[in-house]
Amino acid sequence: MKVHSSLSSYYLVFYLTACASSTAFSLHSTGSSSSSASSALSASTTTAASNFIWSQVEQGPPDAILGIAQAFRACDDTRKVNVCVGAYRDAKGQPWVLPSVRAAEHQLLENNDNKEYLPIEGDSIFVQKALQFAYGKEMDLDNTVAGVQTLSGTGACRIGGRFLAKFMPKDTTIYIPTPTWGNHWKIFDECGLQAAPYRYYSRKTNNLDLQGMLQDIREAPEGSIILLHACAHNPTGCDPTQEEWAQIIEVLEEKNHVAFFDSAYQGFASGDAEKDAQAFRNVVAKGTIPVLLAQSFAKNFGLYGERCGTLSVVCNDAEEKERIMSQLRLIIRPMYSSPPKHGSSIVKTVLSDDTLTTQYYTECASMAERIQSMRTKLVEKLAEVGSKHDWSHVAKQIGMFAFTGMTQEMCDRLTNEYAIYLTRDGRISIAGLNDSNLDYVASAIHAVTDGKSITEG
Ligand code: PLA
Repeated sequence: MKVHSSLSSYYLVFYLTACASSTAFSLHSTGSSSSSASSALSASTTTAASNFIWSQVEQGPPDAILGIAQAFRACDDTRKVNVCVGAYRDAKGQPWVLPSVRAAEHQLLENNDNKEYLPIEGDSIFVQKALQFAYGKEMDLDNTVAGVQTLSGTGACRIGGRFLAKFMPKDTTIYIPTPTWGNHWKIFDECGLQAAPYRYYSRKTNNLDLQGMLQDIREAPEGSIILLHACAHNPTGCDPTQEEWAQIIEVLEEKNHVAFFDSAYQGFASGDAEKDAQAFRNVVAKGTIPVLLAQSFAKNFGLYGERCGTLSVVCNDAEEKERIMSQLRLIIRPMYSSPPKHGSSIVKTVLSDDTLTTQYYTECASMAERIQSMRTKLVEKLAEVGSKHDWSHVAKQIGMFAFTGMTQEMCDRLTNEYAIYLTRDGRISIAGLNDSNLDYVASAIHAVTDGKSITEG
């Protein structure tokens, strides 16, 4: 059996990177020695100076998610399976470009769309269509929502975080669920926001810790920022029910907290984008809770590499909206000036055309259905291969991920002994499973969990 170490894979990546740069350096040096003496001298002086300056820079750790994706690419084991990054794969394990997205791209090409700069805040028609998708057709977007186009969901969190850091009182803390998408902590730290955790999920019960969540949100200082996953919570796949949301909304209102929604999976939870927006829309409908929304089209439109999303702030009136828009522009302009155009043009084209929109909704539902069916099959297969554990939490969870309850040690064994790449918190991207790798993954999970606990305490 081939033995792989996830950690040694990381180091392999860094080693290769280091080799690549030292090769570049030696080639460069050889090249300069064959040219004039003065250019050789200036090249070596430059190299020596930069070595001196950067010698203090430490090697950083690999990213908890994308670092593993990189290790997967470097692995040459033919059995390897990627269930790490939350990127949809079809039944054959291949990336899928939605046919509605392809049709929109054809339209853009036929219309001879130009490559001009977008305004700082992005394409206003895209923003309007995108916000309608999130807030619903009833919302008076023109007068009450300040929205800008962003570099996908990550960029939206970053712009929103920066806005909050600039305009909330200095000691305001953003409360983040435990666990959460790991990048949240880094993003808000970079924004200059103070962050603290709130309880969300119990590893003892493999279920929502509603009482812990309500208590932590209630005990947070009045006027704090509460980060909420709009649906398909990452990594747990565990969302509050509508009744539980009602209790959360009550506390948000009681404590005058700001609700910052991260919506990266609208449509992926239930297969119905309208249904998945319900909790968010209920908070907005209250009219008493300040709301921000970070929206991504990476997953639900399959536009991962196109970096397309929005950040919006619910305002009292059109005058307030204009003031906030001006501040969002001031944050964006020195950061990246204006957003890229292709992804937003695709989403705009799809959502501006009734036929393409209907087609899109069907395609989004088909992704959610395939994920859901793999989820059920995984649980069935685990029983079939002899697992005695209760995996019903995995069957109940929704969205892209299964939060299995496996420990870091079990995850490392899956990677090292079976070349199954997953995050070390026990999260599996269900979208990476298909009929060809299901038996293998289920048997490996059984092997590393057999006789051991998958719940804490
Ligand atoms: N918010 C949440 C909750 C996410 O899970 C992700 C992506 C994002 C925002 C950002 O997505 P975007 O910038 O691509 O729009 N999380 C992925 C990928 C799917 C990643 O880590 O970047 C994940 O595997 O968790």
